[in-house]
Amino acid sequence: SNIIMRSLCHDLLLFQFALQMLDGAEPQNLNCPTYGGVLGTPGHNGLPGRDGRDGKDGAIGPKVEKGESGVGAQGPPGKIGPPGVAAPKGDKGNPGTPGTGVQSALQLKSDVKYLTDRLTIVEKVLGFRMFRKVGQKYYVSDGLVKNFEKAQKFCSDAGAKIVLPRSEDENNVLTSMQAALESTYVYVGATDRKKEGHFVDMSDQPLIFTNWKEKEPNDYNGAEDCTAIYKSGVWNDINCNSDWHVVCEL
Ligand code: FUC
Ligand code: CA
Ligand code: CA
Repeated sequence: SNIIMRSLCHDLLLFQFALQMLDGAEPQNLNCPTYGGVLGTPGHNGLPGRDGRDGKDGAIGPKVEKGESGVGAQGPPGKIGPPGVAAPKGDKGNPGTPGTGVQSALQLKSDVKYLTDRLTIVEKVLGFRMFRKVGQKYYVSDGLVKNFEKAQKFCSDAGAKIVLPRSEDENNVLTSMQAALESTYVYVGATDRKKEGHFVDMSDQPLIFTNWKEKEPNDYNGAEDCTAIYKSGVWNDINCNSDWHVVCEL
């Protein structure tokens, strides 16, 4: 309908112009709406829109500016990238909202027991000159030397046990303490006093980890029923009456 309106207007204008000529009057500047060009379309998915086309000159009116270029819309998202390296484990979450009644009272009681038990251990640890944490255990020492019997008593008097590594990790931590103590041997809680050649822990339980030096235990001179760890971390059966450094575990 715009096109029809425009062409009607041009006809009318031509007619008016002819009348003015006949009248001998000054021709007036009369305008019809002009074709204003087509505005560029917006682009899709990152492609620029098409340029607008130039407008045609109006019959009399001024030339209209070229339509603006369309602006491309944002392109589609890129492909999913390769998986990243796993993030380190986060901190423990906040405690949940407290429950109600008997269940939460029991939970609270068991939490308090766990914490007081741990605190009791930590306070014992603080009584020693030297300590190391390994897993849930603490290895402690005052840097004293004693025979095996007295070493055992020293530890139990402190509410602890004579040290016995149960894993390579624990063995490594004990070895590092030994370096700090600058000691040749540290006693460990394993003996074959009950049955020669059959080493057990202080509760007569089989050993779940051992680190015997090559050709040990050898019951040298038929008089070696206790165990000690060398600076290198390997174990040797030795005489129980010699004085060596004492390390306890908590
Ligand atoms: C090796 C060890 C003994 C002792 C002796 C001097 O035979 O097995 O325990 O240390 O050397
Ligand atoms: Ca022996
Ligand atoms: Ca030996």
